[in-house]
Amino acid sequence: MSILPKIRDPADLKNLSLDQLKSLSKEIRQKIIDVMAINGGHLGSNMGIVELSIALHRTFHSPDDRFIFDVSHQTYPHKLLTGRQDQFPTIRQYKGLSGFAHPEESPHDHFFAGHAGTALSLGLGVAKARDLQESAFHVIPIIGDATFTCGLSLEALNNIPQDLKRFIIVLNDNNMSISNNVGAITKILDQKAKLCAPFFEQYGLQYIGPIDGHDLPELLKVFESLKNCEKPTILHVLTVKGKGLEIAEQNPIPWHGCAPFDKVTGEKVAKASSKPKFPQIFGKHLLKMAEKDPSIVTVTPAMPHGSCIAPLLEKFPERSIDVGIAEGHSVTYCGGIASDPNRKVVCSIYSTFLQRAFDNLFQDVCLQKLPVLFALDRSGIATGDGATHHGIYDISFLNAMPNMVICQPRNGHVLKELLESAFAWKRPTAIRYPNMGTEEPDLPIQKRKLGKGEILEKGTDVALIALGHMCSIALDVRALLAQEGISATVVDPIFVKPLDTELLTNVFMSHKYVATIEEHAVNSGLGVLINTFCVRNGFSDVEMHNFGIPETFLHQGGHKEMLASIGLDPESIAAQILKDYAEGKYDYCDLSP
Ligand SMILES: Cc1ncc(C[n+]2csc(CCOP(=O)(O)OP(=O)(O)O)c2C)c(N)n1
Repeated sequence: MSILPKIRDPADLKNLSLDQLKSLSKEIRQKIIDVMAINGGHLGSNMGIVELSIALHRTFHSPDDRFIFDVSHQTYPHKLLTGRQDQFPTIRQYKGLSGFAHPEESPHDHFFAGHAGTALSLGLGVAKARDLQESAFHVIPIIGDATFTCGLSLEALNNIPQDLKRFIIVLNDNNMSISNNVGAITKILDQKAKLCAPFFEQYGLQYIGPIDGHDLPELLKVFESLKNCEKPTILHVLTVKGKGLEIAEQNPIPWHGCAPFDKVTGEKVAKASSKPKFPQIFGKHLLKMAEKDPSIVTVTPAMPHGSCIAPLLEKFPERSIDVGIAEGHSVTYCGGIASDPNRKVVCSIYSTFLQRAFDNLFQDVCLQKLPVLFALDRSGIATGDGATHHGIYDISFLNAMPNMVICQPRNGHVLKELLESAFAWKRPTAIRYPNMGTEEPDLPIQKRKLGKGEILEKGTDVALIALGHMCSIALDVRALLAQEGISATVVDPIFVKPLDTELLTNVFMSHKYVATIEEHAVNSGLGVLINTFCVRNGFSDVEMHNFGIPETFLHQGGHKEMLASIGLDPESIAAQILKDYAEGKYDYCDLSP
């Protein structure tokens, strides 16, 4: 008889026998495999945390006791045990369950999380609030070994009151980040109790472990003994990423986050579109550049595989560095390297994670006028990951920096041209691109001039100024408008900063209506900059519409359905422009004499 379907609440675990709990762990693993095979998701980390999740829920009383998951990509077993198993097949899908902790989904999720290193600080804050109101619940941050090395985690570790009660850090050590874990703390953790006990005791923590994170009786025994602990405690638990699915155990890197796969062979289910993705084109081209130019140094904060630069780390380890989950450090470190004029430094970083390094960017790169090249991966909607991961705010904060260059290629070829051109500009530069398939026309690579855009198609009525991959949407909009007798110009500005003012002046002189189209927060992206350009240059009578991501937190979904849900698909954009036309909004600024 299956046990999982009967678990509607963690309280349902309390009366199960050990054998039943063991069977439950098998059922949970099978459920994860079944659903990941269809939806894809964070398989490896979740397979590894099954027994831990069962033991936590069996011993403590969630949601009164607070489990605070770091990153929270490993919450699938927790979701299955907290009343969400019926929705589990919708995980990471539009309007489905989130792949991360989501307080609007369940009272058992206390914080949204997705960026690493927050669990200890949040946990300490929750414990402080608890003690101020003289409550007695347990606070239990659950942290992976890689996340534990994050600067934010270490700042919190440095700040743990030595008399903090009922505070239990669960260090879930599977000896892996997404890629191999790096750095000195990883080496301490590798030495297990020999080095870990003195290390943590210096911070005033009681260290327990390491224990086998797949040994349920042991976990239950230790958690029971930690109830009402009088000292802040760290429990070191050893787990295996992908546990229970051999191919994932053997290959933890590709199975950290997996695409849909065949359950029998483990083979990835091939997608209809086989276009190369922007990050793949970036990784391949940067490798070529680094082969020719020994002055190129590449830095990644813990994302060599996602950013497609793992081959560089393999081929040129002395000048391709993974600094771990340390975005702030990565940016300042790049500033340090770039202070040597003989080096060309590429900081390969996800847009969403660069948010962590705002001040480093300001002080240690821009203020110093250092020409670090930021390859801003995952710029745009982060599909299955959702609100914590969208790369839709970078223009807002990068634009504030004097001297910064911000650009976005519409296809793989322009990406290569921007990469080849950027160092000649001698300015801090961000090239933003999404994780999407794109065209890669086989054309000679020309150097791009700083701040020069292009007209892709000429028309007479409206102009569509579209950023990066949104140019292809603008071309579709153009075709839809043509069916209604409206002739559209399509402009690829390529540069958000500096704007191509000459091109924009021509566009505003010759069109009655201008639309900007971008996959970025609409309240602070390209469109707003162009609005400002209009006002400053006396074009305030031209009708404008800014299409972008509205001011809301978008959750997860497929790219097309997400765009449609916010009116950023070609049909919605064309419909809005037609509506504006029907209302005659463009008439009053007719430029004819
Ligand atoms: C600030 C930040 N940088 C990078 C990431 C990407 N990321 C997600 S999970 C992960 C590795 C986490 O490893 P670990 O903490 O050991 O947990 P595991 O997945 O091994 O269980 C990384 C680098 C992130 N989520 N947040």
